Amino acid sequence: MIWNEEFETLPREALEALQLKRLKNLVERVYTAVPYYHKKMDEAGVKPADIKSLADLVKLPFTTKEDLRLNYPFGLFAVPFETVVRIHASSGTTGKPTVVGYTKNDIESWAELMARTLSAGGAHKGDVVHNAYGYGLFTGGLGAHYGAERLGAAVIPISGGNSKRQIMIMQDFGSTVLLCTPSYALNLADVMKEMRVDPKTLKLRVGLFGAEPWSENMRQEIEARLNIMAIDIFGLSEVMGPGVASECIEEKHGLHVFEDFFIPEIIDPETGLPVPPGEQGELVFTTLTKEAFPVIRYRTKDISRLITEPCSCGRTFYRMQRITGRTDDMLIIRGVNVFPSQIEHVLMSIEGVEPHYQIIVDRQASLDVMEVQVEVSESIFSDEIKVLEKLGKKIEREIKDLLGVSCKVKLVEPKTIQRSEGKAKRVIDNRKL
Ligand code: DLL
Repeated sequence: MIWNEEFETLPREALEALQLKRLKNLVERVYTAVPYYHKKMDEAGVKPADIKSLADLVKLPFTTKEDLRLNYPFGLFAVPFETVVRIHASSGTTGKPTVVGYTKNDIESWAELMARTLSAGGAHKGDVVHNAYGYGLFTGGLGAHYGAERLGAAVIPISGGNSKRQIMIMQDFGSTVLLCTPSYALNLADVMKEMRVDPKTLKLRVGLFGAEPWSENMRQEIEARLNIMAIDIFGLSEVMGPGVASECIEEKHGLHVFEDFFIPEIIDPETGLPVPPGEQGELVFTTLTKEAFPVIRYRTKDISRLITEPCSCGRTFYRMQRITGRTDDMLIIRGVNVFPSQIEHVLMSIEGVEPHYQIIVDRQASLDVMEVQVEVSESIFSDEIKVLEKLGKKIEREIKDLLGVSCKVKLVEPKTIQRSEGKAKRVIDNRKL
């Protein structure tokens, strides 16, 4: 069902007029309120008054994760801090997280966007929404939570982990809608099997999965093993959190971008220029309504393409193809964004560790596992086993503390990790999605 007929089915012309009005307002706001954007726009030789049509968007400079890092933690907030009511964060490329803020109105918009998302996936008032996205600094849990309440559903804020208990709650509370990462959905299916729970005896009807890449094959597997319909939902903290784009249950082909809130662009990651319509490239978003943390032309590093053909569901919003990759080396391990540079950051702070390492990712029984192999100095390697074990545990602990995700550390002899002639191959990802 379409949650907001008025906006989700706007004729393109009216939609574009609304976008332009909001874009002008946005540019004016950030130019006035955020010194960093002011300076960047001055350097690019563009003033708010230069934005006369949507085509002028390309005159504005991009925003990147690096800009966020330089302004850590609150430097890009565009409102007085007293009006910020929520702060979330996701992984940065080094030791510091990427921080985002929301005003009361932003939280309202987010609830609306997630209500649309849930509704597009076939959820409705009266549903029992089993929200297994993580609650906390991650945007998944609370973002989906407010949307489900807005929808009029009963939310179970179960968060991630403790799968047996999750399944017991599903049985006892009659969960009808499942929200979690696609890999966790498969993990739940494994645990159900172990517990000899037949998914057909549950009331689950649909699942809205996102926060990490998955494939059509994974969709089919989840649908078959959990006996539900599986929907792809997309978002990122810097732009809002979940609720940026979502599939409709009618087509399950491409994710409608909520274009009255966000303008999507696809650019060539090398040149920064727009690609011809329909071609693949890097997704870029401009937020049209956000107050506390607006972004202009934020480079997601996610690869997709835009589908402009009308959709049978009646929504007029363009669709983005499911994410097919990234332009950088970010990994998503059990829903947590991990940059090899963060692991390097930990390794380099530890005595006796050499700057040669490799990260090996696998999926075992539907769970992501990460092993970090790292060379240690000659003297350490010839030490007692106990010393090595202690060092390995220390690295594991520090990685867990910084990234929030556990891994196994394997210390190896000097010169065992293959040296490369060009770019070092830091990551071996054996997961088959
Ligand atoms: O993952 C927000 C979210 C929560 C989306 C719950 C959907 C459901 P971040 O932690 O900032 O935010 O990570 C954003 O995750 O740039 C993509 O690389 C990846 N990602 C998110 N959704 C999908 C998806 C949340 N459906 C980063 N398919 C993004 C593929 C996805 N990748």
